[in-house]
Order: sequence, then structure tokens, then C-alpha cells
Amino acid sequence: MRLTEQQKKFFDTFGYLVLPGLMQDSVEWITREFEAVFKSRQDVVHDGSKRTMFPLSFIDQNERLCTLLDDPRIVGLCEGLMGADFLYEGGDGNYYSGDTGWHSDLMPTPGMYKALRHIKIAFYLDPLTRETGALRVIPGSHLPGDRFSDTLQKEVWQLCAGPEVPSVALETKPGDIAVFHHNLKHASYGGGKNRRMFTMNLCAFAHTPEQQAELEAEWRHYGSVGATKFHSEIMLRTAPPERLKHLKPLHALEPLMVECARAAQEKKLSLAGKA
Ligand SMILES: O=C(O)CCC(=O)C(=O)O
Repeated sequence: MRLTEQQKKFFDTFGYLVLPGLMQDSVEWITREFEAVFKSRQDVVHDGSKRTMFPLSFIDQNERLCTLLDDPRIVGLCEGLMGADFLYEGGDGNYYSGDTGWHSDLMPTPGMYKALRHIKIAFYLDPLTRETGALRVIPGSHLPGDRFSDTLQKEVWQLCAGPEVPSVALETKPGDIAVFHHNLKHASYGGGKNRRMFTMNLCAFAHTPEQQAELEAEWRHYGSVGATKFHSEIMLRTAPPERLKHLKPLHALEPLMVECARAAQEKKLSLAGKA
């Protein structure tokens, strides 16, 4: 699969794309393996009262789901948006329940990703309409330095209760793919208690010092909240050489993550000691 120049331009301008039916012929096994991952953890129970997020990077837990990273359709999409040396950073698996307020999947320091493109590929496993929990996006809200984007970035917390905020609903059927820039403001309203969804987070390779600094800031943060590894043993052990190209360059950051995790733990212990 190759994105057209028009699709790339659409993503650059609006910050998202929908690819109807892209994974249509695989949706049956993808849904089966999604359920199997959740069933493998009897301590993770979804009772519908709130979102249940799988506690580990999701596709990494299942050999077949890991192959999504080798699928020519996913590879083509990622290459089109980030270049052939794109990197896979992990992702989540969810049973959503109810609404999600407006937000960006921002880097944890103030502001948006400016130098390095980060994207999320979303697999929604149930048919969704605007009124039943389809992802809503504010087109063009992903561009730092742009007056509209920067205003939304400042005001986003006031939009949190906002089903009325002007937006586009990415209505999807299982097998469709929605992909969006991490900076893009997104939300969902009216979903039921069992909205199944998982994601793949990816970024471009850091070729400049600014891009590298952003990547390090991101993973310093995730280190400080306990992350010390990027990819699961299954993901690595079952990887063909092509997949490894999208994994290994990130591993150079693992010592930094371990160091940040250790420092955060020490700080916590020292604060507990003072209490
Ligand atoms: O589908 C939803 O309710 C929200 C999804 C979302 O916010 C995300 O994946 O970042």
C-alpha cells in the first residue's frame, strides 16, 4: 500500500486520515486475538463502569498481533507519513466506556511535538457513528506555532465537556483504519460500555538534534513513570529483520529510561521517608 500525494497532503494539513476497509480481510483474526490478550489476564476485568486499559503495550503481548508491524498495508501507511525508517513505540488496548474529553496525545513537557512527527494508528473493532463513540477530531489542530492550534492548545481544558465543539467524526466500521497526529485534538462522545479499540504509536526517526531532544524528553518522562523497555520479548523474538529496523534504534534510549525510573523511585522513597 502506498499513500497518494493527496493523502499525504491531507494528513499534513488536517492531521488525520481514514482508510476505509484497509484491514477488512484481517478483522476477524485481529478481533479474536484482541479478546485473547484481555482473556490472558484474569486480573484485568472490564465491568463497563469505566475505561479498562490493558496494563502493557498491547500488540506486543501476542505473536500474531505483532505481525501487524510487518503488514505491507501498515508499513506502507507508516512509510508514507514518516519515511522508511519510522519507529514503533508501543501502543494500548482498551475497552472504552462512555465519553473521552478533548485532548492531544502530547509529549509530557509543555507544548506540542514540534520537530518529530508522532502518529497513532487506531483500530476500532465495533461500528461507530458520531453519536455512538466515533473518534472526533478538530482538523488542523496539530500544527504548533499556528494561531488556531495554539489557541486550542491553551483552551483545551475548557473544551473538555464539549460534544458541541466543531469537529469531524471519523465514523468507522471494523477493518477501517483511522490514523492521526499525536498533537491533533480528539475526543469521543456517546459510546457504549464496551467500545473495543487498540492503537499503535509510531514516530519518525530522529535525524536532527531537535528531533532527538524531543524523543529523549518523551522517554525521560515515560522512564520517570516506570517504563524501562520499549518492546516485549515476543515482539523481539518473533521479529523478521525488516521489523527489527523499526524497533532497535529506540533501544539506545533504554539506559536513559532506566536512569529516570531509578531517580523517580529514589525521590519517591526519600519523600516517603520525610513524611
Ligand atoms: O476513542 C476514544 O474514546 C479516545 C481515543 C483516544 O483518545 C486515544 O487513543 O488517544
